[in-house]
Amino acid sequence: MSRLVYILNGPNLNLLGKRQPEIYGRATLADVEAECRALAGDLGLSLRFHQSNREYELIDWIHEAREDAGGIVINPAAFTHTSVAILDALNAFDGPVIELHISNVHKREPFRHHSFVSARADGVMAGFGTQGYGLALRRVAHLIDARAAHA
Ligand code: DHK
Repeated sequence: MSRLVYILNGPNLNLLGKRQPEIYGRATLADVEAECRALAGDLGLSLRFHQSNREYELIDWIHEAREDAGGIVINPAAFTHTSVAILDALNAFDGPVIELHISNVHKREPFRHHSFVSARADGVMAGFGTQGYGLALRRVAHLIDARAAHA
């Protein structure tokens, strides 16, 4: 199984570190990417790390992942709560998928409690701050290894 992992980030996450730091923290998306790249090296993974404010771009990257990736970590941000299209795209991907939210969405407004993506995710993380990215990457590496061992 491929050791390439896609880390996909949805709308407004380009403002990470600047928008509502009391909720999302002070680390920027560039900080998160640098941490993920260092960890990916340790785990023997290669990474594609993307962010978009456009739903179709996230869908196109999921389609691309179908061709060559072993796993996906996705923070769909607000699309979590609205996008059947992202769920459908993930349903067309075979490898492990981890859904990640920086904040604990269950402690927030009721409209953030429902996720379309959770119906596909192999694991869901919420409320670990930006540390969650590293944890999710470790989990994906484990799931890729487990699949390879059973192949
Ligand atoms: C990020 C967002 O932008 C929100 O729309 C989600 C998520 C929560 C997060 O915690 O990473 O509701």
